Amino acid sequence: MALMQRVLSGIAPSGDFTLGNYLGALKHWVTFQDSSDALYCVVDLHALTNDIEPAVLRHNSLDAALNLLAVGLDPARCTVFVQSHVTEHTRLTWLLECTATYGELSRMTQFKEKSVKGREAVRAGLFTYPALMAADILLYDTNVVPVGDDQRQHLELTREVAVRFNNRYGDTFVVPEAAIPGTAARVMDLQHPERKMSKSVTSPLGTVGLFDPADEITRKIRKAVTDTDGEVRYDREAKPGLANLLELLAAATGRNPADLARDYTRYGDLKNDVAEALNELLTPVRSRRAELENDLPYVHRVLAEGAEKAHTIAAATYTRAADAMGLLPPTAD
Ligand code: AQP
Repeated sequence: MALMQRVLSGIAPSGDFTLGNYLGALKHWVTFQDSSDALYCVVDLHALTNDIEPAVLRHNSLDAALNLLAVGLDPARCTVFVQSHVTEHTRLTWLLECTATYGELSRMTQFKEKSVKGREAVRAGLFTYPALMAADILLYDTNVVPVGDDQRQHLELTREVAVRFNNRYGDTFVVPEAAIPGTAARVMDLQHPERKMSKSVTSPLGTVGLFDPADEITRKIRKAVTDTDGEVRYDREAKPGLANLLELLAAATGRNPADLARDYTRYGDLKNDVAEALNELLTPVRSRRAELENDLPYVHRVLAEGAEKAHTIAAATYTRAADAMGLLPPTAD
């Protein structure tokens, strides 16, 4: 019998989860639990690439774990853990920083965008973050990484680093594939449809929080920026705001955005249906979250067991990589 594919993905506790996180990633993580040996982590070390209050990071990390369980990750069917609880993530990162090149890290669009206000002051970790992400993935012999479209370039780098390492030091890492959804792979800000909806960018009307109350979601969708020509059609280039709304409805209903466009003649009707579909999708997530808040010891237990399972896999891969590079093992046989 063929072994199940291994799936891994992570989310940074850098702010409140958004609809983009949910439709681009989390919703698919839930699906992968049934067909794969799946591991999902709260990547708290990634949140340190920007300045964040220690108390906020601690709070967000537990909050993120609650959210992951609330969206439907089931510890009986997947492994949920916090990245910093498995020390091999940072240990392998160094080996990969010594495999990746300065040139390729410099070409990462996310670094360029996030350091636009000046390279001198940004944290070095923001620059080397893709090596940490590569370590997150490669530690688990991952076959498939479900992510949103914004992570495409980092995934490609992970693949290149894995191949280079394997060529230089012998077959060590599984080379992973990205799984990027066909619809809503890049949910855009409702007020600025030219940029992605993001949890760490302040855009109160443009960002839909995963746990926004229903009337708040409806209000934001009604106020979403569209255009003035009044024609409902799916065209990401010419009509980015409208295309975003059609993609939201498509992702929530399992339909195709271009087909959906043919059902509407008025923007207002489309917006009402988008709001209704999103609220239907998110109501169960909100109620599961409320239940979990009353059982924090359970959440801590899930994380402790998850870290133990993850560590068993990660330790073996780290040792293989360290050995391959020629690091002297701590104990001689
Ligand atoms: N707008 C989005 N549309 C679709 N997918 C998205 N993702 C993020 N934003 C969108 C996907 O969510 C997963 C977790 O994201 P992350 O925590 O790794 O952070 P990120 O990709 O850098 O996204 P954020 O939410 O904008 O976080 P900050 O503000 O910290 O940079 C990933 O699979 C991502 O693709």
